[in-house]
Amino acid sequence: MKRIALFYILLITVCPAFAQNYDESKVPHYTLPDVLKTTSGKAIKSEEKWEKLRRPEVLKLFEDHIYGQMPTEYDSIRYALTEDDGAEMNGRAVLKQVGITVFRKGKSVLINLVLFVPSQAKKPVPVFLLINNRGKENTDPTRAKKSEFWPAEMVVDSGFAIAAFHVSDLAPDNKDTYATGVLQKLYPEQLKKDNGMKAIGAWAWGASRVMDYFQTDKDIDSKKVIVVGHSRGGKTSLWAAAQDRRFAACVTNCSGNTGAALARRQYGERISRINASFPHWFNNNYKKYNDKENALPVDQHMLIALIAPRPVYATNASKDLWADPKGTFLALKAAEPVYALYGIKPELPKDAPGIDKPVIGHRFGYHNREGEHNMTSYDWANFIRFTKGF
Ligand code: GTR
Repeated sequence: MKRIALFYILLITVCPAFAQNYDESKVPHYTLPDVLKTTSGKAIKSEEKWEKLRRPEVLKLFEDHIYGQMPTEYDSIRYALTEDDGAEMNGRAVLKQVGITVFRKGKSVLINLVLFVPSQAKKPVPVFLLINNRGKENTDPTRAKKSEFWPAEMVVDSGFAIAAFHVSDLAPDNKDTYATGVLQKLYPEQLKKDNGMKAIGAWAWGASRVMDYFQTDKDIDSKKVIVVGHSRGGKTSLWAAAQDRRFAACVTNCSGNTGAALARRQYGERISRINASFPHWFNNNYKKYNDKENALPVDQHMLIALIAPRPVYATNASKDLWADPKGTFLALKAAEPVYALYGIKPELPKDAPGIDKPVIGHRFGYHNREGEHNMTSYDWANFIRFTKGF
């Protein structure tokens, strides 16, 4: 037993990548990259200049250094729809299951979408789309199994449609097999590039193909699609919303490192650790920033800024220090100057709110739920409040 303890002490001493900091007093002094200054030093003072000069530059920086390129062209897309009478929810909603097949150069990928649409709806409804990174039973179309992770009944009763697809349809969440989906089948050239997309890029790409489908579904208001993800899925929902401006809003739940939390705080999970545990999530270039957070030309507030002026809701859980709750709040706060260019006044308080004290504005939502790393009906109830006036 003692030997094991000694081993860990040694490991922490000799291998800084394993020594994650949870002590606020040890957060290093850092300066965030100025989201409103171009790489060549030009100050950005208007929405127009942000849109024209700085936004494309920031998007490219995230592409090149972190998430990889996002191919948008394919040859064709086909939707195979089965619809039923809604017995799964006693008639409260109609179940649509859609096989979305995307073709490129003779090969294809199939995304299975589960979608419940409230049957009482008189006009096209807004929809929450979950990028599901957990078990498929969480989004059980038969409703034999119900899960707080995707509380379909609650969402439908609030007047929204709810949808989900599973990340494994795009790229298995595994360092040895992640390339066997979209990457090898549709975009093999991406595998050869240091800024090529990997698993998180492939999942985000999948969300955009579901968006393609929503634009054809008369029951759905495709101008009101809220992309939702938890943890690795929450990193993906941010990237999807940053890339694809058709998403009207983004929910990023407990997304932590390389999600909504600032990297430069070096609190909880760090880049070196995430790259070691999940080398298949981010592009090759990102590995250069192991233990070198300050060398990155971006930080995560800039990813949130790419979503401006659309609404973003970020969450944390009080026991999930790994995902750095304070660093998440600060990232949202540091994105506000970009929202201000669109005439949106700052909505967030100066300091992070207490546990279970949601801050719900028009463009920003934030809460730190009591409890563990998870997505629960408490979280969903707040997402619904946030998007209710949509
Ligand atoms: C952890 C990882 C986090 C987060 C989490 C999850 O192991 O370190 O960044 O993504 O998994 O997805 O649940």
